[in-house]
Amino acid sequence: MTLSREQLEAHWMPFTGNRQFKNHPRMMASAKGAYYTDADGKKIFDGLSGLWTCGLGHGREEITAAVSAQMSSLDYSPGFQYGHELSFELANKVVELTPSKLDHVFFTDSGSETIDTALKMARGYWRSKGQPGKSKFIGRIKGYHGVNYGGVGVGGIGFNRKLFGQSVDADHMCDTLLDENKFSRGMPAVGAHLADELEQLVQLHDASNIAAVIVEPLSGTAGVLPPPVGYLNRLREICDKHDLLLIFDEVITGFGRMGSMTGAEEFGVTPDIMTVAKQITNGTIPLGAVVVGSELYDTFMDNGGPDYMVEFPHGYTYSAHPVACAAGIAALDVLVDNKLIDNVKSMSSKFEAAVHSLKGSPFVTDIRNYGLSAGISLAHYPGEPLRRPFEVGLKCLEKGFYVRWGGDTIQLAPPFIVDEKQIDDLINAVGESLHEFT
Ligand code: PXG
Ligand code: PLP
Repeated sequence: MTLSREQLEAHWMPFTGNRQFKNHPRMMASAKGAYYTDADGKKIFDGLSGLWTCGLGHGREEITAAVSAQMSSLDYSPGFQYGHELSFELANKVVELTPSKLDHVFFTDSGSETIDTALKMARGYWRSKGQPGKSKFIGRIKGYHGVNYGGVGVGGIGFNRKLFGQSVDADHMCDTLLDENKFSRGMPAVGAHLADELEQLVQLHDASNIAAVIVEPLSGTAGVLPPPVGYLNRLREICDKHDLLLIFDEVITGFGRMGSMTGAEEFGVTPDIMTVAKQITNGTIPLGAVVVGSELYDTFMDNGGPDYMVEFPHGYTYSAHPVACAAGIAALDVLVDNKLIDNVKSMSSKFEAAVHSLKGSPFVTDIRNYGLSAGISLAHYPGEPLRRPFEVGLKCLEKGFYVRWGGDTIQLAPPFIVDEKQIDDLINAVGESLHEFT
């Protein structure tokens, strides 16, 4: 590495132990396919597809070419009051690939912006319909909805909230982890009844005060929590019964990871609002999107006043950035044209068997999986739940495998292009790392 310790101080790194990192830097230098090369020239398998972003593998020529051409032709275009054709093309593609009820797309630049946009849409929708009291949100314990103020408010990870105090008005359902479901493969059998807690929260707060319910179809950051069989259907029923909007945060599950185009498709439940990001450009250029149905869109249009007026006073300088849209179109074309979701489907049973072979390894208290994602919970050091996953992650890195540590879990999400040998090697690296503790 060419940088001095002193030169590492200026950048305050996100979601990183800055003090530890700067004393022991982990620098990536390049990436191709399923591998990074670090600053020392070591090859590292990408066991989390970046940060759940790069399912197609790194260095996809089609995306590079599209981005490069776009930079040369239209590098920026004002997103407010002017348009360019790529954003409409990408919006149509997103509509085609998401459930048929969802047919309008609002672009943002990240997952976090997408969530806050969705929350504002939900509140604006009810105000436009003359029900301004419907402003509270219901999230879920362990939910991750990004780091902007609304997303943190509906999120259910205490560590991400406690420094910042209250934001939006939100209550939370319990998470879906149950002891009897430990080591379940795929969707846990038990737990649909947990959705009934929403009914209790509606009794408590009254539907006239609730705007929307927001959940990840599969909780990713919390350590990969697939929905129990029937759970999402039950949430949908309760939302319908009480006229609550249902938001699926598909920032991780959108565009292939589950073995279908979306979690909604895979789990057979359609939300009113869907948020996507990450995989939409294969992580190459920041881009997110909120996808909504006509009823919601039309409500804003119908209440927008004269047609020169802005119907939704919201948008980002970089909303529908032409280079991001070019990346999105190319990435979705690669996903579809190469039938990579078929590979997710066919590899997911191999992946499931491999990851569950870690049952019985030291410290492993639970394993969960769905599609090409898995979470492995580890026994805590007394009073230090976050330490062992961190140590396991570093041991994996020494062996040439990047895995994610977060909370008391190790998370795995290999690229959609993964093969059987790479899966075996990844799981062996995790297993060996667990056995190395004395
Ligand atoms: N919603 C969900 C469901 C997410 O997973 C966000 C919103 C926020 O997206 P942005 O683009 O603002 O980061 C996310 C992001 C991990 C990990 O290791 C997960 C995320 C980000 C970084 C790491 O689980 N999820
Ligand atoms: N702050 C200031 C002073 C601004 O002018 C703007 C945008 O014009 C923003 C924040 C928001 O930036 P963005 O649109 O990139 O989210």
